[in-house]
Amino acid sequence: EKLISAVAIAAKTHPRKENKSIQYGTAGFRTKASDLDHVLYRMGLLAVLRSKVKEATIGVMITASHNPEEDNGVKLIDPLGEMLEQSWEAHASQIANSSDENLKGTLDELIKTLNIDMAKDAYVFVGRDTRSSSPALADAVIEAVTALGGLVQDFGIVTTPMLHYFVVCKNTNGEYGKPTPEGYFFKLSTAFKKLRGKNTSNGKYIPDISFDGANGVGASKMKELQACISEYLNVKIFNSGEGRLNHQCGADFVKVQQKAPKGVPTRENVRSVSVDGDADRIVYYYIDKEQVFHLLDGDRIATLLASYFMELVKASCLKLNLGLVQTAYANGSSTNYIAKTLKIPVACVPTGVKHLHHKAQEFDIGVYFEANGHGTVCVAKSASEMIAQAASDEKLEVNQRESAQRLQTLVDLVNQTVGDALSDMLLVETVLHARGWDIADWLATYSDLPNRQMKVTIQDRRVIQTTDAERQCISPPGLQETINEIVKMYEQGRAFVRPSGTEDVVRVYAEATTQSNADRLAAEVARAVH
Ligand code: NG1
Ligand code: ZN
Repeated sequence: EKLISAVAIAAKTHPRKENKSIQYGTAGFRTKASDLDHVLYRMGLLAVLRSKVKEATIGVMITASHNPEEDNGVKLIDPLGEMLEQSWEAHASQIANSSDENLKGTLDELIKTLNIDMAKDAYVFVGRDTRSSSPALADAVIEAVTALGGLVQDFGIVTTPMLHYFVVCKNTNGEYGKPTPEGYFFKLSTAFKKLRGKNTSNGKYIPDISFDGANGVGASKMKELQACISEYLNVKIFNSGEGRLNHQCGADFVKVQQKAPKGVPTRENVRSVSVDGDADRIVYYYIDKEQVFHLLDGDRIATLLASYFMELVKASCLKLNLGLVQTAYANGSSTNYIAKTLKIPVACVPTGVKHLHHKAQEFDIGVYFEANGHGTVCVAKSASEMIAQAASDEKLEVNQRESAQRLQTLVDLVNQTVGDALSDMLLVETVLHARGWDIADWLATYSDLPNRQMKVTIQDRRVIQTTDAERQCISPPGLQETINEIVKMYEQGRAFVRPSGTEDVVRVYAEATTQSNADRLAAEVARAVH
């Protein structure tokens, strides 16, 4: 039987050396690359089981995103490009943590309880980021899938959102596009060019942008995309692999440090973007002529996109409900602006893309972004159909029909499966262009409250438990009361703490009316956690 030999290979070629336990968390498994070989082999086995159950292609992405080069990780992608179903996260952890001797038993048990028909075919798509540890880890996955008789397609180096896109394309028979890199670039660039029309400049909008590739996969993929849209947008690419991955550059660095990345020459008032190591996050920034740095993060992108979608929905007279989803890390000013100025319903959910994604799917058009720049727009099938119908309805007024057509093309530009830095960038560029805005106009829509994020290391971060979308602490007893007392001392103060799902730290977030107050508030709350 194939299972017996696959398990024998696991023990022999991909042994579990240590007893360190590892959990499938918010971002799959993520740790030092040197601890991952057996985990990757086993995830190859799990992907085969998942594929048999769903009778569809499953994706396996190897990346540690914005984390340092020495780290790596793995995530499974479900048939429609979503994150792995929650109940399977526990199966993943169980398989990763079972001893070499118990692996066969654990798998047999799973196959039995889930009633998996091992005679079914299995298809797995594999992709990886640019880390030096990634090729060997990809090989471990491929070896496992093959050992269990599954078929593998190895896409080599791709962004995380590209692999999500390939998976959904494959499983929907091309309805969403072609499951190839060419298909991906074609889909994005075609929609972008159509939206932009002949005039590349408009009002204060200049088609010129600096791109920080974090020395990862984003840079090379941006180059390929740039080749398709070069007559419409001039992208200058930096940090394309000459330096260390995510080191003093990339979206996470820019967001957390609130400063420009290394490796990108300063060009005053030029729109600049930073993506992360697997190009699923993006933030904008610029340096004004007084050399002051301005960040336009995920909250900004969300408000810009939501307001533009809203505008087109209204102009096409479609009855679609639109909503925006954030986490506790969203700047208080952005939440205020969405609710009071844009008058768009806004929801708050716990950290982690899957929570945002699920909530966004409750709307006809759901825009979601984490403040760190991970996000996208989900459009319900029924909504897409309504838009398509209006776009081709000859009986409608020209204005109405053209707005619906534009909305339809805008939806085509979105990678609905997951946050996608390249797609998100083209969406932002489309809205700024349509409005004739420069980046200062965008910044002027509201003012962020100064804020500070900190990490605190404690013995066991799991003693901290939260509720109310992580905005309130319920354990340890008394901590929330202490935080309340501290926050009370600060005008417009807000702070919360939560255990990280990806690092062994407790995260502290604070905002207040001045940077020094936000810094002091964060420091006081951090002391209360110790
Ligand atoms: P944790 O480590 O749980 O805070 C971080 C990000 C999340 C998400 C995940 C997955 C912050 C504050 N947290 O999670 O938003 O992106 O990594 O990559 O940015
Ligand atoms: Zn990422």
